[in-house]
Amino acid sequence: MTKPNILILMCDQMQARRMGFVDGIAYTPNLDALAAEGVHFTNAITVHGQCVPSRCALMTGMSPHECNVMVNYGFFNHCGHLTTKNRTFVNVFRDAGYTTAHFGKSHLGSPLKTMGFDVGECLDGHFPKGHEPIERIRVHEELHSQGIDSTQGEWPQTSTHYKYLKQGLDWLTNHEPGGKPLLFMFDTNLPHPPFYFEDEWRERFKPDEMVLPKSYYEETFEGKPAFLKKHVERGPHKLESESKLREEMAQYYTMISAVDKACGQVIELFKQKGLWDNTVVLFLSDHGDMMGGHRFTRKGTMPYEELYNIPCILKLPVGMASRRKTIDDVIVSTDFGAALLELAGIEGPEPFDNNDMVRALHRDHAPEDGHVFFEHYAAWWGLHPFYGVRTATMKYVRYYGDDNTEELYDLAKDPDELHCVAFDPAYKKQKDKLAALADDWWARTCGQSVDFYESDAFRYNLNRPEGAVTV
Ligand SMILES: [Ca+2]
Repeated sequence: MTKPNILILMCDQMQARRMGFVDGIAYTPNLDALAAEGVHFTNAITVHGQCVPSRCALMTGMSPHECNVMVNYGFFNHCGHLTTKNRTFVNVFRDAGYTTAHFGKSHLGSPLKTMGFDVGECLDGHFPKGHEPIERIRVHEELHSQGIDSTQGEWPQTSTHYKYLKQGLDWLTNHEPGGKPLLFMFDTNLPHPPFYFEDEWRERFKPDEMVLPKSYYEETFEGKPAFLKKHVERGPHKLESESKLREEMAQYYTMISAVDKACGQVIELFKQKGLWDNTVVLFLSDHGDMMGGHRFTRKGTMPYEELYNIPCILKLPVGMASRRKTIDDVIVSTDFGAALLELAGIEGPEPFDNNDMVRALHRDHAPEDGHVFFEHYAAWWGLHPFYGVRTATMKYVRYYGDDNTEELYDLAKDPDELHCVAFDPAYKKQKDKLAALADDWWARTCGQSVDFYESDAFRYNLNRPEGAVTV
C-alpha cells in the first residue's frame, strides 16, 4: 500500500478554543471542514507554553529538558537549540523515502536540512542575521537593554505570513511526487503579537462584541504564587485597559481567519493534485495566548489552559478510521511525531516508538488514568521554573525555583482555574498522588535543579560544537 502523505498545518500562539466550530465567534470555515472530516482532540496539551522549547519538543519527541532547549534562545543568556545530535521525526520520514518540505516559521535555531527537510524556506526569526549563537544572544540582550523588543522579528507579521504561504503554494504547485510520498509543513507565524487587523475580516469582529474570559473579571490570585499578582499589576503581562484587550482580541480573530484561509489554500492544492485522500493532516499551534485570561496578556511563566491547551485536528487517509469524532483524552505534543510515523506505518526509533494519540483513535472512552506532563522554565518576564501533570479533570504544578510552591486545579469543577486547591485539605490525597506522578516523571527524565540550568555550560550550550547555526 502506498504510504500516506503527511500535511502539517501549524500556527503560532493560537488558543484551542478559537475555532469557529468550538467558540462560535471565530471564523474558520476551513478548519471547521477539516474537523468535520477528521478528528478533534479537545484536550491536546503542549509540553511547553512558549515558542522554541515547544517547537523543539514537537520535532524531537522529547520534553524541553530532555532535548536541552528549555528557553527561547536569548533569554537569560540561554542559547540552547537543536543540532545534528537531535533526531527529529522529519529525519525519520526522510530516511523512510519521503520528500520533506517546510515553508514558514521554524524558530528552531537550526537549518531546515538539519531538521530533516529536503527543501523549503523558513523564518527563523527573532534574531538579527549573521551572528553566531553566543554573539546573537548578546545582540539580543543589548537591544533589550535599550528597550527594543527584538523578539518581534525583522519583518512585519503579515508580509511574512503571505511570503511563506506563496512560496509554499508555488513549490507545491510545481512538485512532481515521482512516486515518493510527501511530508509538507506549512508553519505560519500568525497569530503572534504584535496583533493587528487583517483587513479582510475586520468588519466581522467588533471589539465591543468580544467575549472576555470569566477569569478576566473574577481572578483574585488568592492562594496562587505571589509573582502572578505582581506581574499582572506591574509587570510586562499587565493589560493596558479593557478596551485595548477587546481590540487585541478582535485583531487576534482576524489573524486566525487569515491562518484558516491559508490552510484552506494548501488543502485545496492537495485536493487539486489528487493527494488529499491519501493524506494524514495535523493542524496544531505551538501554544496559546493568555488573551485576558486572569488579566494576563501574551505568554510564559504561567501554567494555564489558555497557553497549554492547543488546537488539534487530525484527518486520516481514506481507509483509516477513528472510533470517535471528538476525543477528550489528554494527549501531549511530544507524541505528535510518533503518531504521524505510526499512521504512515513507519516504525520509529526511540522516542518515536510510542504514542498515545493513535491509541486514542481506537478507544471508545478516555482512560481513567490518562495524564500528560508539561513544563516551563523562563521567559523575558522572569525565571519561574515549573513542571506539572494534567489529567482529564485535574492540573498539578510544582514550582522548583525560588517560587517553591504548588498549584492545583479541579478542572471539572473549575475550568477557569480560579480556585487553587493545592493547600485545601479536601484535595490532599489527590494532590499527593499527582505530585508523586510529576516528581517521578521529572526524576526519571533527568530533570535538574535551577543551579544546573543556570550554569554557563548549560546556558551557552558549550558542549555542542556543531550547534553553530546559519539562519
Ligand atoms: Ca510561538
